[in-house]
Amino acid sequence: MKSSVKFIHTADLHLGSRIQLNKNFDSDLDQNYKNAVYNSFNKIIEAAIKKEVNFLVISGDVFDNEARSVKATRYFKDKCEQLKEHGINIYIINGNHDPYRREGELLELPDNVYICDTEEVSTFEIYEEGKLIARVLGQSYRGSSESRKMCTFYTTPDQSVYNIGLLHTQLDPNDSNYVPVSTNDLMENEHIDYWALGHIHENRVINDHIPYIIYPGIPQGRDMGETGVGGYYFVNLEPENTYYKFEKTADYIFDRIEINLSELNKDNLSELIYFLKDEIDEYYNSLDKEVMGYILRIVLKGKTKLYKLFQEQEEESLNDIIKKLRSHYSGRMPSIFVNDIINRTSKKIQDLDNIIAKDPFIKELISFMSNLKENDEKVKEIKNAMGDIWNPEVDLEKQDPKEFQITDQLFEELFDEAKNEIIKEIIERRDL
Ligand SMILES: [Mn+2]
Repeated sequence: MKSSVKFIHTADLHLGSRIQLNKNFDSDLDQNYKNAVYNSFNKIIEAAIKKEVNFLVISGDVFDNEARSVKATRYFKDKCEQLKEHGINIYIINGNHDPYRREGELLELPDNVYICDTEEVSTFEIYEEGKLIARVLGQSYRGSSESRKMCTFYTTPDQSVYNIGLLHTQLDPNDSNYVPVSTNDLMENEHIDYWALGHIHENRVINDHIPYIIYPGIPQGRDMGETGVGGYYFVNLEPENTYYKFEKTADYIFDRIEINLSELNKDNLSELIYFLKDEIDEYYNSLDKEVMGYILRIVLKGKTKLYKLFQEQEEESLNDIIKKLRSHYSGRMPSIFVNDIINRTSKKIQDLDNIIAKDPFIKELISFMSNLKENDEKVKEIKNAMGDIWNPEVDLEKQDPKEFQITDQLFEELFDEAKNEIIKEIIERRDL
């Protein structure tokens, strides 16, 4: 019978980077934002000690930057030394953000840190009281992209113990930048019991039985592209009682809330701000109070009488609302910070239901557009026709803030906005 093995699986620490907000960091309070990425790693270290794990694995991107940051390296070294005092080893692969450095790391790391090789698969044997209890396998990135299909060479001498494979990958067989492998490739490798993946910054369980395939995600999200709760996986592999548990580490959570203005019948900013406060209060009451704070993107939707104001003075209006909301919600625990507001409202057309009922053309148009949205081929055509500024590749590493990623959600929003514009134009021009 295999020995049980208990470990923590984390990835994508991105030490040296920090939370990005739509404002300057100034007050003392902002120190918390600056430290959040480090804090999340500290929580992992504390958990490893408290849970008395056999070891810790980090599946790439310990550091945010190939050049490394001195502060980040010092922090990492100190934390590794803390684990050493408790007899806990750390096994690491280098990812695309922190590829292998020929010169070595900036600071000499303690001898409980094992970094996998770039040229072949490294295999580390884990012993507990003189007995082999597991193996950790991994291979590091040579540079900021990696086209080798590494998982093929993850082979072990036997299956007498649990074998854990570390891999930093996009898990896309057609992606040549971040290890082109498919879920099936991993499933078919009979040597590995647990695939400890890294690279995708969102926690995902791809396969929930042997071979387990799991992404822990980033321990602390840093911008609106990294919404959701950050954390790590605590894993216990045991013949009769295997379990894995996602544990939260993020001090701050980026979130996006949609607020529909259709119900708001007033057309002034004061009323809008009252309305938003009510909606945000309701959201706030539902939050996990153990988190230090929430950073929000508010998306305004629906048909509104404020449409004209937004058309004429969108930036000024939104800035005014943001300022009011920020001061209203300051000083709370957990904190709430309105990072930005996106306006996706459309014009309120009086009596639209009535117009649709009476007008077979508009009725037909609405049904045509709804069908169009459901047709994958047509959606693809529309996306192509949208032009180059829309980067169809959702490659997290190459995101340019001046380009737009067409996520399904954004496509849906733009599509609805276009539909509303067309209907509005037709109605106005016919003077219905
Ligand atoms: Mn990463």
